[in-house]
Amino acid sequence: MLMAAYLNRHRPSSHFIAAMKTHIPSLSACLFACLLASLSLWPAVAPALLPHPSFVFFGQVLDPYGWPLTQSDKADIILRVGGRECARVHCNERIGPGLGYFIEVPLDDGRLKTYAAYAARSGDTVQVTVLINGQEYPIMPNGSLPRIGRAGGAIFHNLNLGTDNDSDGLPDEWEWWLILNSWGVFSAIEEVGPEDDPDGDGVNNWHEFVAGTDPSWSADRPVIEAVQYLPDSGHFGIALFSVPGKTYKVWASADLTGGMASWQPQPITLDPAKPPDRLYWTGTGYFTWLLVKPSPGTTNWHIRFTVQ
Ligand SMILES: [Ca+2]
Ligand SMILES: [Ca+2]
Ligand SMILES: [Ca+2]
Repeated sequence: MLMAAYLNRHRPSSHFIAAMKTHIPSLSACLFACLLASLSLWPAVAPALLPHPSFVFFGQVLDPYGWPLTQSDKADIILRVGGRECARVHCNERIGPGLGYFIEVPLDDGRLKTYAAYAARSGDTVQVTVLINGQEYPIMPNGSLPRIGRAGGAIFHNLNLGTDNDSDGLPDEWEWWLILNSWGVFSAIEEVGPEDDPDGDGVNNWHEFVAGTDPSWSADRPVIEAVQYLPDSGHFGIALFSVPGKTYKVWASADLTGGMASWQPQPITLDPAKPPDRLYWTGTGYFTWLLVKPSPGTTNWHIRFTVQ
């Protein structure tokens, strides 16, 4: 259609061609030959290649010991499809609680060539590396993210640096740290499993890794250390030893018979003089009281917290 429009705009009128035939017959043949030549030289018109809404990956960036990277680590997250770099962002914990990166992958409509060298498509497999001090590190388990979903979609996915040669989901570096602190009990990563609880504190290795607690020390575990009700403010406090950089969330349920659906996230405050105002709290490494507030008239309240 574009080519037809071009010819309509540039083709001499039939009246003009007839006049030329009358006076210079050989010239009309020459003009026709030129038009044929221009037709053969005109590039084939491809279907329009349109950008689509991008696809987003977001989550935390964790080192091999489960500690979230921050801005001060000066880390870049690089996404590639088929070796082509599609997107790159700085690791930045300030974009939101429990987050360290938010990266948009440009997508096109999937016809013929991509509209740009950095464009990807739904269904593509994305390789990801983390660039720190000029060196690129792969993420577990195989350096790939989940496949790109539909345009405009998003996936929460933490990026865990490290290697996992025994394919148990725990970074081998973390397992070796536990082995070195086991006083000879363990000597190989194959002896350390995610379901094991070598310090006997009731929290298995996988949950200790996620919480950032010590898997070789029973006193260190994610647990509510104390509870207290503040009648003057109506706050209810839970105390815990927090881990720096980890994200905590408090949940409450009035009726445990409702299953997991009965647990509702609770706004938190640290100041008894202020109402709860945030759903997430980032650990500082200190013993801390998290204050929440039940609705008036609540007579039965169960509390728990989650950490990531
Ligand atoms: Ca492992
Ligand atoms: Ca344990
Ligand atoms: Ca422990």
